[in-house]
Formats: sequence, structure tokens, C-alpha cells
Amino acid sequence: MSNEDLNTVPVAANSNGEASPGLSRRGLIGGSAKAALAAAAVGAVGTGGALVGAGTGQAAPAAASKNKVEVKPGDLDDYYVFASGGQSGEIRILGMPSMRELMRIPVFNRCSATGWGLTNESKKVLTEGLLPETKKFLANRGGLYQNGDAHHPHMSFTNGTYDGRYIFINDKANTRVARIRCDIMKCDKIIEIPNAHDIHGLRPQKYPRTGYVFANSEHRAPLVNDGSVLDEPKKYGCVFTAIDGDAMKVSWQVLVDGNLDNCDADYQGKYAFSTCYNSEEGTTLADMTASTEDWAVVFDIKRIEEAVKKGDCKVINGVPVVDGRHGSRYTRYIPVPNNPHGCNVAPDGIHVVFNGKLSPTVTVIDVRKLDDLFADKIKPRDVVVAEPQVGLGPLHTAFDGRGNAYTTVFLDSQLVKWDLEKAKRAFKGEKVDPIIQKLDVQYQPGHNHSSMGETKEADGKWLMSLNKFSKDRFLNVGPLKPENDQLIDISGDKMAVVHDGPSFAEPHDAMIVHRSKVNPISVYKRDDPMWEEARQWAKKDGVELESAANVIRDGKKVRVYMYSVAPAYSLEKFEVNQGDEVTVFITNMDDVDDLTHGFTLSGHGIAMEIGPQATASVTFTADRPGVHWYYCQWFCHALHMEMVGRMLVHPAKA
Ligand code: RUQ
Ligand code: CUA
Ligand code: CA
Repeated sequence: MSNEDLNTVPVAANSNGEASPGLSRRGLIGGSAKAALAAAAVGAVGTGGALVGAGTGQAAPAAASKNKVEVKPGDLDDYYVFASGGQSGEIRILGMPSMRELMRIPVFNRCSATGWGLTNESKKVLTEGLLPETKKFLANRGGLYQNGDAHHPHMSFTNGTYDGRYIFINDKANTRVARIRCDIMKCDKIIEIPNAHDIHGLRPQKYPRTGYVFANSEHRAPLVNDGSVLDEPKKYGCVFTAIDGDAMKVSWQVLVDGNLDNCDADYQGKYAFSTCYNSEEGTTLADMTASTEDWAVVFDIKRIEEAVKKGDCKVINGVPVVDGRHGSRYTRYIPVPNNPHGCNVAPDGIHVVFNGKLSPTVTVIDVRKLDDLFADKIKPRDVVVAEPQVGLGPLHTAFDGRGNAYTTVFLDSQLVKWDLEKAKRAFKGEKVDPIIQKLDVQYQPGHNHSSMGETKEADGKWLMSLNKFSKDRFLNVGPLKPENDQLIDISGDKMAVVHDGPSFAEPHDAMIVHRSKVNPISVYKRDDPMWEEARQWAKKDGVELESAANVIRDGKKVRVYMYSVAPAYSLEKFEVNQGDEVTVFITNMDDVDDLTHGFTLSGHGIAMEIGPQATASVTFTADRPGVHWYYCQWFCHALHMEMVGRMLVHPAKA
């Protein structure tokens, strides 16, 4: 079946809001959409023809832009963009509207520049939150995971808007959730989520504050996954997880039917929402797309908390798990057309949009109806207040705070602007068209994000379309092409593309935060908890980190303490014996903005960053006899090249 066929599938003008199976006929196009999706895959790897047919770039000229696009040299951007680095495992900070990449925050990845994944401080973050059986599994694999698949970065909230404390992000590859401290823009906690399999959707609680960070297990698997259950999918389970974002500990989980894709939280602090594309509980593509409808799950947070308190739960792997499958008091399942994806709460605090993916529709619910739904006064479909047809492959929706919604349609390679109130009127049967504009993007958008759009302070200025393919938009760099993050001005009546931004694997998601919300420091405070262990060691060894030039021998263990002031380390050399386990602690005593030092030990695979007024440490075995230079790899001074020292390793006696 071709695109055209899909476009002409008759779609009922209305749904009368009956409970399942009372979906409108648009819910019944699963088969054709599946074919289109398959075609999309072919189109993407092949010539890219059919599915980007409209992609000739009809972006309105930049003159239509009302926003100031240019950021002159020396000027600062208005917004921070925090973008996931996808399967690179990191977070990237861009400035908007310049779209300049400002910084990278290593999180789940190993970083050559900063030593993330190598320093003792980062290893602690990367390992302390792993589950016992994972620690065992990794014991002879270097003790840590070397990869991650970062999807959804979201900032902590207070009263419905960003509060600049933390950023949370999921790792789908190894079922983890990480926290980034916004004062220093470094990751300080990572936890692995028990009972879950491949954390995908992630959102912080918006009100009264974060609070909880909600995280979805995407895949179904045995909750106790010890090999006693294998090819028996009926015995698999899937959990919704609430993490205490302050303690970075799992508070509770809810067992659900189906699976969980994306999630969001309301502005009232009462409910959370997740989409499910695998209500079929299948294990293959054919299974997962077999049904004509799936659902969105609503979680009643208060009821779940009460259940945990009074023990209406099972403790599995140390976590209270509440049974939220069909028929439970804790959840409601709202039928939506097959295989929904994004889940987006509007800044009006009232509407939640579930994006259809295999259906050309998005389903809008009204959170004010949820109390009645949980009181069993109405049926699940009664909370649906609009279900406009937006185009082929709706994935995610953003908002401008003026009543408009912007949905990415993957197959059509478009951004669709639509009017929420008109969509509601159309749903009631009125003859109005909610679609305002369809804008070509290049190409195949996944997430989109508006400035401050996931907060009650949505300002309707900018939109970013995170396109999964760039194809012909940039100089050819070989078979692996960048993605394309497009900047779109939404301040006027018409959307206009104003910038193409190539990006590397693969900003699934981003958030656009006004600069007034974020206030990082430039120089570390000496009492930062990041190097608490170094402090403990120094105390034990009777050494002052800030003025140290010491080599402490402790059997086969050697602790080397030095400080650095540009352009010198306090130790010009140190001596150890072959086979010693050496820990080098360095404290950067420069108290100046932007004066970072480094420590690279040649021939040992060792390099780390030491920020101004920070302490960093690294442990290795000195098993290569001879002279090994260490040097500063962060250009810090006119005599930076001379910022060196020698490690002398005495050969072991034969
Ligand atoms: S998902 S392209 Cu990982 Cu955010 Cu929707
Ligand atoms: Cu210190 Cu370069
Ligand atoms: Ca399905």
C-alpha cells in the first residue's frame, strides 16, 4: 500500500467517545499504516524518494522571521538547549538561536577529554548505582558499562516550570537513569532500575516540585530475570517506575499490561501518563502491530503512594511493586489507535496529547475528567476531547502557550501546526479545520521542542525539529550522515525554518530553557561533594590537597598528591615500583574562570580534566618500567607545553 492509499483511507469526522472498542474508523487503518512504515524504512535507506517527495524545501524566507536569529560574535544566546546525544550516551548544550554547540556533558559514555569513565570520581558515579548482579556481571569487564543510549533529557521543576537544579536523562541501552547537576553541568548520580528492561520514556514531576522522576520500561521481560523464565512471553512483565529525584532511589513501581513508550506528568501533581504500543504483548514486529488499537495508561499517584504505604504491593528486588494491570484502582487504560508514541502535556495544564504514529491522528484528553474516570463515573474514552488527523506518522507534539500545537509527522516529513480548541470543536462534530499550517522539514522529524514549551511558561518563540535524516542538506561526509536539528521561528502566524543544524548520533530529544533559569558556577567550590573520597584519603594520609607534593607508600599501593598552578604541577617527578597500584590526586589551585588543567600520563591510557579549584584522581597499575612523562592537555598558559613531570617506574626485581 502506498502513501496515497493511506491518505485516502476514509476517516470518520467524529468519535462519539464510547469506551473500547468504540474507536472511530481511523483506529482501523493499522494494516495500511504498517505498510507505509515499512515503505518508509525502504525509502530511507534507498533513494529516499517517495517519503521525502515533498521535501523540496518550501520554508518561508527568513525575512518572515520575527525573532532575532543572528547572535553576533561576543553576544550571548537567549536559551540553552539541552539535547540528548542519543547513542553517543552524552548530553550536549547548545545556545539558541545561534545553535552553536557550547558544551558536552559525558554521562553514559567514556570521554577522552575529561576522563569521564576513567577518573575515580566518575567511576564512583558510574558504578555505585548499579544492581548487585550487574556489578558481578561487569566485574571482569572493567567494572563499568562503556555505552549508553540517552533519549530524554528533562530539567527538574518547581511549580510547573524549570528550576535549574538538575537534568535527568534515561539510558535505554543499560536501563539506567542519570542526574546532572546544573550548577557545574556534570553528572553526579546514575542508578540502574531494577525489574525494568530498557528505560525509554522519562519525565520529572512538574508540580509541586520534582520530586519524582517517572521512567518507563519499554520492553517486557521476566521481572526476576534469572533464566528461570525464557521463551514464555506470557510470564513477562513491564513496570512504570517512580524515582525520588533528590535521593536518586527508586520509590515504587507499577506493574502494567502491555509495554510503556513515552511518558509525561500533569501540572497538578496527581497523574502521570504513558503511551503503550504493545498492548498485544508480542515479541515481534508483526505481533506488536497486530491490533487496531493500543492504549495510554494513566497513573493515580496518590492512590499508588497509599498502596505502598499500606502494603498493597509486592517487594521485588527491593522495590515495592503495585499491581496496576487492568481492573486495578491505580491505573486507567485509555484506548487509542494502534502504536502511539509521544506523550505531551500542554502548558495549559489541561490537555495531554498522545501521538498516533501508525494512525494519522493525535488523541487529546482533558485531565479535568480523570477524577471521574478513576471514580468509575465515566468510561476511558470519555476523557478524549479531540482526535484530529494531522498527517502520516505523528510522533511528538510541542506547544506555544497560545493554544497551538505542533506535531511532527515522520512519514510526511512535516511539522503540523494545529489549533487545539478547533480540534475540540471538530471532535464535537462542528465543521472546522484545526490544521493551520504544514511545514516541510528535512527530513523525517522525531521529537520537536518549543522554547520553554514543556513548562507553564511556554513562550512561543522557537521550535526545534529534530530530524532523523539530513540526506542532501549538508556536504557529503560519507555513508554515515548527520541528523538535522532545524530551528523554526514560531513567533509569527507562519512557521519558518531559519537554520539547519547538523548533529551526531542522535538527539532524540531536547529541551529549550531560557537562560534566566540556569545559573552555573565558573569555579568549583572546594567543599564540592564530587571528590569526597579524595578528601577522605588525604585526611587518612595527613596531606592537604590544596598544598600537596607527597608520595605516600602503603604496601603495594602508592598515593601521589599534587596540586597545580599554571604552568606547573607541584611534583616535577615521582617514583614508583613496577606493579604498584598508583593513585594520582591533583588539585587545581588556579582560582580563575576558564582555567582548566589536565593530567595525561603517556603510555597508560590516562587523561583527565581538573577544573579550577577542583580535585580529580585516577588509579592505575604502574606495570611499565621506565620513564613516563605526564603533561597538561588543557591549554592553560603560554608555558602550557612545559607543564610536565615524569613518573619513574623501577623495574621489578627478577
Ligand atoms: S522517542 S522519536 Cu526515544 Cu523520544 Cu520519539
Ligand atoms: Cu595546565 Cu595546560
Ligand atoms: Ca500495537
